[in-house]
Amino acid sequence: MLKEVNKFVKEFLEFSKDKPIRIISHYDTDGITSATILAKTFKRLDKKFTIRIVKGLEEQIIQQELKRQPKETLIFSDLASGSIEHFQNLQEPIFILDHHEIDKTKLNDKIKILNPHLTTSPEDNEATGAGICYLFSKAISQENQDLSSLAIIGMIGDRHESNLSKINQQIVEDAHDLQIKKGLVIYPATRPLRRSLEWSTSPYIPGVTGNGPGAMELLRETEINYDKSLLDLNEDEMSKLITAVTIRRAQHNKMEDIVGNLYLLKFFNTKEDVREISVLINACSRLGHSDIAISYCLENEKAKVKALDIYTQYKQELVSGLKVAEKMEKIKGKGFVILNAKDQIKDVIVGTICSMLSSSPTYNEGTILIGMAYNEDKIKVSARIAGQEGRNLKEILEKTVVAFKIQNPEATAEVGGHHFAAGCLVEREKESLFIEALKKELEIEIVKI
Ligand SMILES: [Mn+2]
Repeated sequence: MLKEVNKFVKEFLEFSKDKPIRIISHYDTDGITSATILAKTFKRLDKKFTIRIVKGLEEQIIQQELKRQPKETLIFSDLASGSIEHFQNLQEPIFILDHHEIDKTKLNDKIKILNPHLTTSPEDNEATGAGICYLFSKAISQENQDLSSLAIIGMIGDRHESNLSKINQQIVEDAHDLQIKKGLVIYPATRPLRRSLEWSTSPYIPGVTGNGPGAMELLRETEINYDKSLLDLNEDEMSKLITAVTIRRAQHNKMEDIVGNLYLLKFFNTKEDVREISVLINACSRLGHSDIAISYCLENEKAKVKALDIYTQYKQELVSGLKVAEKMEKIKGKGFVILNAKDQIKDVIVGTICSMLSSSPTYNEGTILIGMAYNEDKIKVSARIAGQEGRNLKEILEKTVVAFKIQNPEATAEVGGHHFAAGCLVEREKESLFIEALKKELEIEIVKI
């Protein structure tokens, strides 16, 4: 992939020589760390730049951004691969650093893009948006190797850590501050276990998650001091803890790994759990404070105080959202559940709620969870799968949208995501029609198997 990276860098630097740069990035942790890597890189080159963080790359946003040409150079990170059809009549080149699936047939020579899917060995080159931005940055200057920490945060944000590709391994090697410890994958590994066990939603621990006394009881059983953190544990204690958690999860036939690598990085000069940093960035951004998320990534002290406040608020929203989701009446079918939360859960967290529920023991491996929540005049639809195997969610949503549009030609709906997590936005007035199309599609998929 190095050859492709170098070519991209050369073209980018040449084209942006006398122009300010416009960074357009995705609003999740991977997108925020991508934008921060680019910002730091351009700052070190003494280049002028601005950043725009977006939830999704809708056509209207693309049109607005293209108007900045030819005065500015546009670079998209952690998005745009799914929007190639909107870049068909470009006057000027655009630059894309992304890792999402892409329709190769729609590429043209004005689209300059780095994407693992376009290389000869997509598996070896598998990386996150931040990983690709890091490769770009390091090819500009070896001195940018310190930005590997941000790439690691992006990697954890997009959950690429359980099976490291070659590129991800390289990034891990580049991050000198990084400490890796094998253990129970709950977070934060840096704080007292009684707390991190109680707040552990992924993995979900029956009788312990959301249950303070339950967490204490588990620790009593293992004879581990309540105030010890995961990092403090010796091998013997760690294995006792893993056994105790495994037993509590045993009655539910879930094969999800609870043991893995814990990642710790120096951030603001303190050792922090990367999973927690990642969730915090995500929380800030999803609640509408992507500026604070970026300043936090730039290790700005004032931003840290604000970010921590928002994080606390976010955790509370999640806990109440989970309660609403659990009590809510659901549309249940064979192998799928639809939670239509309407305005009872914020659209920005409905996907996270579905992810949490998908790791709870309530749902069998392979069950598809679809969450729906209002977003002004639209409905945000999020699909997740329980366990680690199952059908392609992006495909299911795409097929649903195609079927839905046949009957509602005037409807607009765009699907994003990948195999295990996908989403789309549909018009609120088409709510019941969309649910019907979705149910049909989910049922068809069952018959096929
Ligand atoms: Mn990403």
